[in-house]
Amino acid sequence: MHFLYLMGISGALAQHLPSDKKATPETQRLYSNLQRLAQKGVMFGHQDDLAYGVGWQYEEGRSDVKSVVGEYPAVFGWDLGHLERGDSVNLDNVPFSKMRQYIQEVYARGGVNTISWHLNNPYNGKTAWDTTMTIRHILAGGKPKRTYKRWLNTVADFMKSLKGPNGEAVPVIFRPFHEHTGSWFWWGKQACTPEEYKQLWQYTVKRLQKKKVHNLLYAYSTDVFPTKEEYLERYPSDEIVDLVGFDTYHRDHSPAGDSAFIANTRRMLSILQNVGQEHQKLTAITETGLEQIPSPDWWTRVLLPSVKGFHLTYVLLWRNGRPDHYYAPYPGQVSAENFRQFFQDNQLWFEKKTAAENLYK
Ligand code: BMA
Repeated sequence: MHFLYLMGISGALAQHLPSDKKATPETQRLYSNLQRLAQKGVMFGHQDDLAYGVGWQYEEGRSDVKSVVGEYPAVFGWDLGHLERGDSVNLDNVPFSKMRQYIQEVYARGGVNTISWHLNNPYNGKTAWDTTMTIRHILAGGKPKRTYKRWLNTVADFMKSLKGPNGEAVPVIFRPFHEHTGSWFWWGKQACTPEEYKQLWQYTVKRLQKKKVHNLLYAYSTDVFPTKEEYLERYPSDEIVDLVGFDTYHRDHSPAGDSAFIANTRRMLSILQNVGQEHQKLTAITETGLEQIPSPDWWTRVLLPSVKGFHLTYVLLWRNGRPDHYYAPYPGQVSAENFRQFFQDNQLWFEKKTAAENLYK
């Protein structure tokens, strides 16, 4: 009855459903609210924000972003790398038990969680950065497939263990096999054909759903790309993707490099916005940043003009992992003052405005 009712109504309503037909009510609501929200503002995100920052780790309630602007980010990124090995901490040393707790806290506060997975190579046990051809061996069956299947079970168990106050599963934006248009991971461009990449995605999503994981929105996220054709070359299919995005880092910090970053990001966002409209998917910059932010006004001079005017779901800054590897400011950092100005911009949404939207209701 319910299904027929939906079928009878045109695209307008149908487009508000996530790709997983069995998505939990909270996941469905998150998806439809994120579509609405994209018209109003861009959520600010930060990887591992609650776990550690520059000079500290695992301190209850602490966040470098909050220390600078008085508010948490709206989106929190986490990574499951090494969960597949049965480790108790991820590849960046975050205990999975703490990650679960942070994810649940974020949900309770009305924020959004997204999870990437720098998983080891299931063919030879080396790291995610081992570029041995692997996907064809997984798809062929045998030991690599059994290994990968077992690893997926650990992901399924983790996703299902994320619980809200009423026992409901916490919705998560899952972003596997990212930056695949580059060639530094075993799922990268030079290690598989577009068809193999798509099949790995299909297998992954099907398997997770078979394990009764229905609290995920799926994100397809490339590295920087030259054209729309290249962006879509390895796109798995509308049936299993909910959000399209890309990762882009600002590496050349010079006057010419700054302008090039802004121009290039805007060029890619125009393509992304077009893809998002055509495929009716959410859009996001899934990773970005200028390492160590040496530029005092980077936030309002470079990042803001890069995204201004685009209807994105979020922009996520990478992790504050080490004194030489961080992407969000901390008190006293040279760009902290400017980050406070960036925070004032109406287009950027942090925790409070986001929470007020009741994304799960
Ligand atoms: C990379 C770096 C690494 C980290 C990996 C996974 O960009 O931050 O230090 O291990 O992401 O989070």
